[in-house]
Amino acid sequence: MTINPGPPEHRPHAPLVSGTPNPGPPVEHGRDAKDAALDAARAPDPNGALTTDQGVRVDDTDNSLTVGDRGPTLLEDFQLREKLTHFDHERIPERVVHARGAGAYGFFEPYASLAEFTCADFLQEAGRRTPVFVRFSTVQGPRGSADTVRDVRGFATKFYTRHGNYDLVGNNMPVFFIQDAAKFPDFVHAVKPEAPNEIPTGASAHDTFWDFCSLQPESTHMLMWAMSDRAIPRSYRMMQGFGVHTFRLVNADGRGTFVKFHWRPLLGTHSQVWDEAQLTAGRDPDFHRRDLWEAIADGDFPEYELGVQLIPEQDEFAFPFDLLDPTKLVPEELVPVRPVGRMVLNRNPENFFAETEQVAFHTANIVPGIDFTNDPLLQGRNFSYLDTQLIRLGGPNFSQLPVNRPLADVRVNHRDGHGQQTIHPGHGYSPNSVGGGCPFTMGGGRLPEGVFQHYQERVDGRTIRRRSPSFADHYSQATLFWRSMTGWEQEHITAAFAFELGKVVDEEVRRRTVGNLVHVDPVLAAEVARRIGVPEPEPAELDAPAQEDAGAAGPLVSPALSLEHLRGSGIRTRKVAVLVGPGADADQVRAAHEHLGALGATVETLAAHGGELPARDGGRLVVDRPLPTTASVLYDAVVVPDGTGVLYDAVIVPGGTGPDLTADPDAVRFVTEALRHGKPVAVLGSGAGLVRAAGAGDPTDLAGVAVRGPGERADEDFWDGFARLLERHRFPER
Ligand code: HDE
Repeated sequence: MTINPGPPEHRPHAPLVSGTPNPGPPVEHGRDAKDAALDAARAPDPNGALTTDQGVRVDDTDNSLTVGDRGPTLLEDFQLREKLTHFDHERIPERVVHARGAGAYGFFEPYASLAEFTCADFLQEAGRRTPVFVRFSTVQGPRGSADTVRDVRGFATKFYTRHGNYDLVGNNMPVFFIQDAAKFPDFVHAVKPEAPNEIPTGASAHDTFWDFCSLQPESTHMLMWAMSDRAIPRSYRMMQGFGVHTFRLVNADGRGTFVKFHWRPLLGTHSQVWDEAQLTAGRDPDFHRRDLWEAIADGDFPEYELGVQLIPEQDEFAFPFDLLDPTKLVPEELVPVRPVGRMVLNRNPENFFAETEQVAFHTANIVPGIDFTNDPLLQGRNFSYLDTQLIRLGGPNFSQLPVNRPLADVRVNHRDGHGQQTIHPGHGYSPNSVGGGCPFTMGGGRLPEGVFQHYQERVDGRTIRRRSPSFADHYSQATLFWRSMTGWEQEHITAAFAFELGKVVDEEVRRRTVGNLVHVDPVLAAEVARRIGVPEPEPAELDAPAQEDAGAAGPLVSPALSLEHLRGSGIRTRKVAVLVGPGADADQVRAAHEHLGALGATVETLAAHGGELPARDGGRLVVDRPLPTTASVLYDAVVVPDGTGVLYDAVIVPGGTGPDLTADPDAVRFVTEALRHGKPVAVLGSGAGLVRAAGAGDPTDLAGVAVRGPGERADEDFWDGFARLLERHRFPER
């Protein structure tokens, strides 16, 4: 029997009334206006008596109402029926794409006013904060799929501005697979698990995806990105975001400027390597979700800089590609990215379903000061996102859900519908006289601040159904991307093509893909062909130059595209494992924690078992995690202190009570994987034995490995040097 802890707190739910006063501008610190708005929607304090949906207190929620001890259950058990019925209806359709994700609240603040280019409220005043909700996602896999699959990542931001909600629904890659929304269902059917058996989950390495792409060469540029390490980010906190389409900023005078949006993570842009990503999917399928959640919970708030590429209207045709073509980026060498503000994610949601699952993004949620262009992919999206929420969230009132509700006043003439929560005063039509003409519109003449009006673009043309000839070049920017990569990035891309196509059964599809790659780079095509076992392209094809049409001009190389140039600075929030066995040098373990911890890294001591271990100096080492419960792929770097490995054939572990770490397969595998994945490793004294046991030879020969010989002091310089290795993140050339 449940003990009744006393009367529930009296906290009446005020119904939402349309046109309730605006909670006002968000405050500068502490809880902001969105928090206050969410408070209003929160259920009463759970520390009270359990009730039914009707508020009737329940005396027992564990047993059905039956006739006698062993008799039938009674239909009159309304508590049981309510409990089961609600449970039976708990699931809603998952998103058709981007089903798996993680979200967080935060704020955006501009560095300076952008009023010269836009009247968008959230870009007007340096330092004025606008609350945001961001959802990151993978695209292909279902809700329960692993985080670290090779895939595009969604990066969707909802700005709760004073002039209404603005959604910037972007990805972590600046281009897309297709040019026209009409191809989207085809593309998604091809990349999703195959229809007969729903295989594979969270992977594009299967026939239908490559069949589609090989027949749709406009996908080639995006394929280069998807086969690069961008598709296996280290963290949602360490990836870029892009608006993809060219949008338009509009200022108070109605002047338009084309704009490309960029998010740049302060921690640098970092990726896993493929083998690591695959292992992580098994070790921690929630790797990215957990990483985001824990960083915010620990106060390490992820931060991104918003940047814009601004292109004056008169330069619309100044580029060797069409600005409306979403398979093209604007090289930063042609138009630099101008930093305009920063976004900080500082609060985890309280309820995954209510917030992260029910958040409804929509590309057409724009505000005064921002407008669309005629990019045919964007135009289709502007239909699709609203449409999808109707089925996913069960009707037209989803913008009343707490996470979707604007902070701006909402006064509409919409009425009724499933899930209506607002008690609308008035009659819901316009024009009216009985309501004094309210709510009224603000049209006519020069509009006051905060009223939306479309950019007055002049459009003239015939109704046709055909792809613009200006979209015809599918290879130049794929080549640009390829040429902008470093040697190790090119090798990773080649290996990714070989892996994915190696899984494709249909040889014709494999050949066709290689045939497309010839136009990107003949050497890439030949190498992929060799690895997947299809005939190498004919010499004639190998000579085929990248498309020599208008699109072929532009920079030959864009350094801004390479991960090599996006590292960021510092080692904040990097995870460092210190592997210890009995007899490890406690001073070194302490120094690793102190020095790296002071620079913002998270340092953990791992050993064969939990609890404590004897240290060399006779003291005790506290173990943070037992090795069998964790893995190298969950860390960014490894430290192996002295006293933990064998340097010589015979070794006495001072103070030791057990075998050294070279005899522990978990420890050897840990270091083997760290080395294989290019991670920084520090070995001190006999710790070097673990690198040898991992089959990597002499640690002093390895890039990214910091070594201190036996008896050498590991001073501050040593740890600073190791931190610099960690700052670089990876040594893929190893
Ligand atoms: Fe989406 N996309 N998309 N998409 N998309 C959805 O909306 C769609 C495209 C993106 O965290 C859906 O609410 C069409 C490009 C993100 O909730 C759906 C087309 C880009 C998210 C939909 C595209 C994106 C979605 C599924 C081609 C990058 C997750 C559920 C015309 C700029 C948002 C939903 C979240 C989600 C349609 C192409 C990004 C079905 C028709 C290009 C980040 O409406």
